[in-house]
Order: sequence, then C-alpha cells, then structure tokens
Amino acid sequence: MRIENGDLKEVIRKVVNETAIVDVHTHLFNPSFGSLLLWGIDELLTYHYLVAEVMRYLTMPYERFWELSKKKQADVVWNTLFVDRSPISESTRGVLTVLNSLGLDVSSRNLESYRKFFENQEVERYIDSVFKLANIKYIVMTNDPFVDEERKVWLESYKDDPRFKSALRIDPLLNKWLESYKKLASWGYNVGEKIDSKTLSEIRNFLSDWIERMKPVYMAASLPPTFHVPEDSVRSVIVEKAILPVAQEHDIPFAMMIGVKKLTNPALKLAGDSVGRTDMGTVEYLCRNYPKNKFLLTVLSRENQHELVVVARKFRNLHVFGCWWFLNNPSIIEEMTNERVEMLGLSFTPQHSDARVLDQLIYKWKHSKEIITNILAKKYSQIVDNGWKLSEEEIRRDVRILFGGEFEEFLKRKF
Ligand code: RAT
Ligand code: ZN
Repeated sequence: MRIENGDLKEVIRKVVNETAIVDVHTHLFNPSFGSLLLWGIDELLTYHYLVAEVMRYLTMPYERFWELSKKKQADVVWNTLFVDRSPISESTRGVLTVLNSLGLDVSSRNLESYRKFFENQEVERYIDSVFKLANIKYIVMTNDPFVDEERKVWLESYKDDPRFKSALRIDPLLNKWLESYKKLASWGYNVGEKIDSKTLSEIRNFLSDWIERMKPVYMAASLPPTFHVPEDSVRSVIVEKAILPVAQEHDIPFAMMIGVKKLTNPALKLAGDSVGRTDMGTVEYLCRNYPKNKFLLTVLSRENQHELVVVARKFRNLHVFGCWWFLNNPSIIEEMTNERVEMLGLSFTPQHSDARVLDQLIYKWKHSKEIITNILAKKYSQIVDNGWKLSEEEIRRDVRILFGGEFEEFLKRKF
C-alpha cells in the first residue's frame, strides 16, 4: 500500500516506535556486574550532566557536595533544579520524561513518592520494562579492564546476557601510558615504559586476551582534540602498531570518540570534562592507510560535524554514529541528523544513548525518536512531492537500517 503525503508523519511515528533499537554505546552493565548497573531516581538526579548544571547555582565548596551521601546530593539537585527553578534544560526535562513514561505523577513534585516507586522494583524485571518502554533490542556496554571493580567481575563472576553486549574500552592505554604500563606489568605482561617491539607485542597480547574474554563488538577509546596520527607519541604508535593490527586480526572496528578535554575543571570530577575541535586529517589518514580496518567514529565538537560527514563519504571503512554528550540536545541533534541524511542517506547510525543510568534509555530514545520522526517526515514528503511512492514496509526497512541495521551490516562487511 502506498502512503499519501498527509498520512506520512503518523505512519513514520508508528514505525519509529515499533522498530527495536540497537543502542551502540552506553555505560550500562548487565546484572552480573551488580552495583555497577545504576538505576533509580537518585542515580538519575546525580547524573553528571545534572551535577554540572546544579553547580552553577551553588556556592558551597565542591568538596562539600561530594562528601554528601548520594541521596543528599539528589536532594540538592532536586531542590535547586526542579523546585527553585523550572526543569527546562535537556537533562532535567529527561528526568521528567522518565517519570512520566513510568506512569508517575510528575505534577506532584513528590520526590519521596518517586523514591518509593523505585524501591519497589526488582532489577531483572525492571530492566525488562525499561527495555520494553524504550523498545531496545540490545545495548552495547563500555567495558574497561583497567577499572578494578569491573575487571574482577570479568575474571570471576561474569554472566552473559544477550540484552547487553560488550565493548573493550582502552582509554588508559592511549591516554595514560605512564600509569597503565605499570598495571600491565603487574598483570604479568612483559612491558616497559619505552614503546619498543617487545612492549608492543605484549600490548597486542593484552588486547587479544581481553577480546577473547569479552567478545566485544568493538574496541573503543575517547580521545582528546589533539589526537593525532601519525606523530611521534606513545599514543600514535600504540594505535598503529597494536590496536589496528589486533582489531584487524579479530575483525572488530576501532571506535574513536574524539574531542574530549578531560577535567577542565577537576573539582567537578566526571562533570568536569570539556570539548575541543579536532583535526579530521587524522581520521582521513587512518581510513586511507588502513583500508582493511574498520572505524567507528563520533566527534564531540559541533564545529567538526560537517567535515565528519564529508570524510565518511570518502571512506566506506568508516561508520559514523550518534550525537555525543554535549551534542545530545534537540537543536543540535536536528541539525546533525539533517546534515548526515543529506550527505550519507541511510549509511550511518543517527543516535546512541550514552545512558549511564538504566532509566535514561527511556528519555534519551524518546527525545531522539521525536526528532528523527520529524526529519524523516520532511525528507520523505519531499520525494513524494516528486512523484515517488512509498510503502509502510519500505519505511520500516529504512528505520531498521538507521536503528542498528546498517551498524550490524558494517560489522559484517569484509574489505
Ligand atoms: O557522556 C558521558 O557520560 C561522558 O561522561 C563520557 O562517558 C563519554 O560518553 C565517554 O564515553 O567517554
Ligand atoms: Zn560514553
């Protein structure tokens, strides 16, 4: 059945809501990681996106805030951002979307009643209801073997859960070599501070061991705006001589998340990172010189977004994903997604949630689906105006491609 222009938006909305999502980057953990999986109202309120916002209104020393219990911190955030002011920023609106979608009375502004609701949830069942509400097929975790608490689970008690796939995150290897080589040595790898051929071969062994253990969908690192390859630096050599050969051998992509200025304000901890523009020449160099490697890419600076799309047009071994962190705001998602559709068609993954708290899957996806629906409605109606006919099945196919289909195809392709 062909769809008339007038019905388009409603059909797209229905299809977008009915299509199960592959969430390609989150910070969630499967239940075998125990307390590493965050959920509930106090976690939602103390999300670092909200901490950065609340601090703008407070005068107490930063350390005083950090010394408070999680519940007290959540009280401060609630009172400052939801009671004394209206919650219209994206992150505060997100909390309301979560509460509302869970059927709670947002108008009551009764924090204690929200706490009670979450206290009564059983985690396994609650994961299922959140996945159902957001319509998630599976999510990809962020798994860092340098984090002791997490490493212990992998070594001792990890249980596979098909709803949660893994990603091997290796930031410390690339960004803190002077600390991480000591850890590698303490785990039995024969490495030294100097990056010679023996050390590189041991880094490759370390990566292969963890790939075999985690079976990750990809290897990933968040990188500073100054990320440059090639250059005479430990980071650049490790990328070219360890990460890329191992990624190719195991046929997994290297995901680069570029543009983070770590701890611009250290007192804010996780909320203290900032953004900087990067030189996309590095991405071009890597895609051109390693055509058999696959790269996933997201960049943090809005100023880099147009170049990023152009680079993606040039290299089929590059897959662009998501509107990351400071870009995950409606006005910017709209701009970036339009730009990407216009130059890449359907050959990218428009969004990932980056959820750190389980319940955030609900709002992050609800807000983005709204924008993606509007963009598709506009683009489809333009081709319908040209006489093109569309069926619901074709729309369903396209949305599947955007919500994980193209990502999964990219993982399968061999170059
Ligand atoms: O978006 C975030 O929560 C950031 O703190 C980062 O974790 C970022 O997404 C990353 O993966 O490094
Ligand atoms: Zn992230």
